[in-house]
Amino acid sequence: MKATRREFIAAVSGALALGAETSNDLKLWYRQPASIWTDALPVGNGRLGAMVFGGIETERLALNEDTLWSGSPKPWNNRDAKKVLPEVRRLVMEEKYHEADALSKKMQGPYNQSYQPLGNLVLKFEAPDATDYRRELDLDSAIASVTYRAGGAVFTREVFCSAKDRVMVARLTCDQPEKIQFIASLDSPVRSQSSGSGDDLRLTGKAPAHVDPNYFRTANPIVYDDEEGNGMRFECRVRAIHEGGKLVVDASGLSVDGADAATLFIAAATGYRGYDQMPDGPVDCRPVLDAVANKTYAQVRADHVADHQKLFRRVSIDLGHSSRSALPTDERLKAFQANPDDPGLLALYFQYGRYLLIASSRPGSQPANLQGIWNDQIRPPWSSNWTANMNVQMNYWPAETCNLSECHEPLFDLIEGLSVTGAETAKANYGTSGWVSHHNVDLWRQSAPVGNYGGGDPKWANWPMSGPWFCAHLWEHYLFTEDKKFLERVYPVMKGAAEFCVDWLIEDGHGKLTTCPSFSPENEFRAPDGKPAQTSAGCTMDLALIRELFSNCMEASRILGTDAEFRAGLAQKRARMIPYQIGKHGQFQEWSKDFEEPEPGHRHMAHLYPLHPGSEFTARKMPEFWKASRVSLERRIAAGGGQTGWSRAWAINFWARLFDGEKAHESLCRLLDHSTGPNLFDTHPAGKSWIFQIDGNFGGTAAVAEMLLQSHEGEINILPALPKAWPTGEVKGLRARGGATVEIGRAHV
Ligand code: FUC
Repeated sequence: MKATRREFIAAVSGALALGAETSNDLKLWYRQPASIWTDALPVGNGRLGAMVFGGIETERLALNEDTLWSGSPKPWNNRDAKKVLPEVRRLVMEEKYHEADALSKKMQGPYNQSYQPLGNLVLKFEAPDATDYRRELDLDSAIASVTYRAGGAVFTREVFCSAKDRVMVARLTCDQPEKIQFIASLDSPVRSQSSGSGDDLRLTGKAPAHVDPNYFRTANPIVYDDEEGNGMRFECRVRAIHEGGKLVVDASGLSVDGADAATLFIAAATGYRGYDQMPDGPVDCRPVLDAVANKTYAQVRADHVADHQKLFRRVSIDLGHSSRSALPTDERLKAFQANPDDPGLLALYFQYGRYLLIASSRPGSQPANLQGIWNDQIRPPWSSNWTANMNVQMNYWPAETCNLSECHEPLFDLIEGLSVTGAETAKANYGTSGWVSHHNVDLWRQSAPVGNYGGGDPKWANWPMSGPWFCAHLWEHYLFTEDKKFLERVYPVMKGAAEFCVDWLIEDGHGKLTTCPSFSPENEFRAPDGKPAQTSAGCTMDLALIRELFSNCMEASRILGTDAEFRAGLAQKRARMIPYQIGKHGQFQEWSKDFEEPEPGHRHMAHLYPLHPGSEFTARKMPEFWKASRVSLERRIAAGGGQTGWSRAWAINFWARLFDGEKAHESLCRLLDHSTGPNLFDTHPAGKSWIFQIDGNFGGTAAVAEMLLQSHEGEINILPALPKAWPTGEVKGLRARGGATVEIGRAHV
């Protein structure tokens, strides 16, 4: 692909019919309010978010602010790791895998911290019986709304989160005068007080000094008061503008009576001052509310819609007409589960992923975590952290291809922070240069293996390879944008990750280089005694990540005209690494030995990284490994793989890279009918129930893009995995590497 090619219009008339109708169906809608948190509808501006319940007698906006976390910067490195490292390596080389597992645990540090809920804004209404109820989220305007008829009047509520004005806004109107009446209050599951303060309703509190992740059962998981009095302070303020009627703000809440309309402006802030600073207070969000006070509701709304649409409208998609587009989304999803012939729902799901990224990840905000920015629990699943052995990376798979490059930026900030904390971890824990990060990252850029000094399974806690994976995102951003300034900025980060890998590679005893200890994220193999083990040497994912990172660093240093010697060193190391292998079933091998697998349908498929998200294996470049990857994938799926939403979403991406549109479509349907909640949130099994985890939404969105357009090997591949189920359609605005914007589906002369 020519580097200078800025605009590319692809014209095809074959597989997609001409002149297909553009779907206007960009709404999630319901005939009833949400009864539980996972039924509610998400709004967000990257930093501030809410789940909108849309109740008739009680409205609840479950609020979040993305820097409200437990804890503060604390030492987490473990100098003892260095002492046991040679012994772990010896045990692995002697195939004493169980002993190596036990000793690896001694390399762990403390727990990571947890993302916290901010609170709830609750509105109570005296509502007579309501009819004609409708609750919706319009992805195109990023406005959640509720309408119903009561006592002969039509009531409307709109809620959105403005990135431009940094506030959340709720507007209540009625088609008849003097009918707006409600009492608003603020509460929170986090220790806090609410009060009336001048014109504002105010909630102030302090997050716990420490919260154990919920996968550890401990006696005192939530510690509010540690010896140093640590904990993040926060404030949330609500200011009401009423049109007519009466407004009273006092200790019990904020009440509006007999108004024609009312607008609530909601601001929140914390004492967060950076990942390496102690959080500080007091926190005051009055200036944000004062700044917006000069604007009318109509102006704030118009600015918000324009700002959102600047990003959202870059891509439009039509996968074919659906007769079910008139159904409410929950009923439509149920109908899909019975019969998936509803391509419009897949298009809606795709756009919802783009909407969620815009709402949870904007320049200057924290990156989207396991739940984006939406969380109502003090101990959310897996701390609602940035799980870095796949989940947080998956969140950003759609960022470039789906034309939301700016939304990728919070991840780059996180990576830069980690390269600083991770340099200390590399030195303290392993005695290496460069920087290292492991599997769980929190607000404080925790870079060490997490596990309360021995409580974590090494297969996740000790995995030291998130740095190279993160760096792939830096490089991809460059490939899509060709922004040389950006490459200059991030090259030192990539180089630091590579320096760690150079030191981490060791001789395998046969003249080759390998990694040890090594883990294939969260999977286990059978040790010679037949029992499951975790710690070995040279897992395939390590090799893939290091090979890719070295290549990208070499290319980057060439582009920037720097570091020729370092480049040559990387080339030498890369050439000496142990090779990829094909195993006894014809599968692409996951470990450096062809171990048996205790769980052949395991949800992780880390070894297939070079197929996706990497691009080392293509049919043309590496046909044997490309084919063997297919065997691995088939075996995994046949044995029950893909049981979590994210695992299923990854499978779709693999099928797309294998150019198998039918299998990709089958898995995409499976994602919606097995791993999607009524508000189209991705789900993760939890015992007999399920929990929300956002990665599958983003992975699913990225997969649809991957089915329609790929751009490896210096060329643009149009419709590489188009299923028969999409005989007509159109997609505009997907991005290809080299800076191209692509339009598919209408012939251009
Ligand atoms: C990894 C996955 C789990 C879950 C968790 C947040 O540990 O294996 O399925 O997604 O991250």
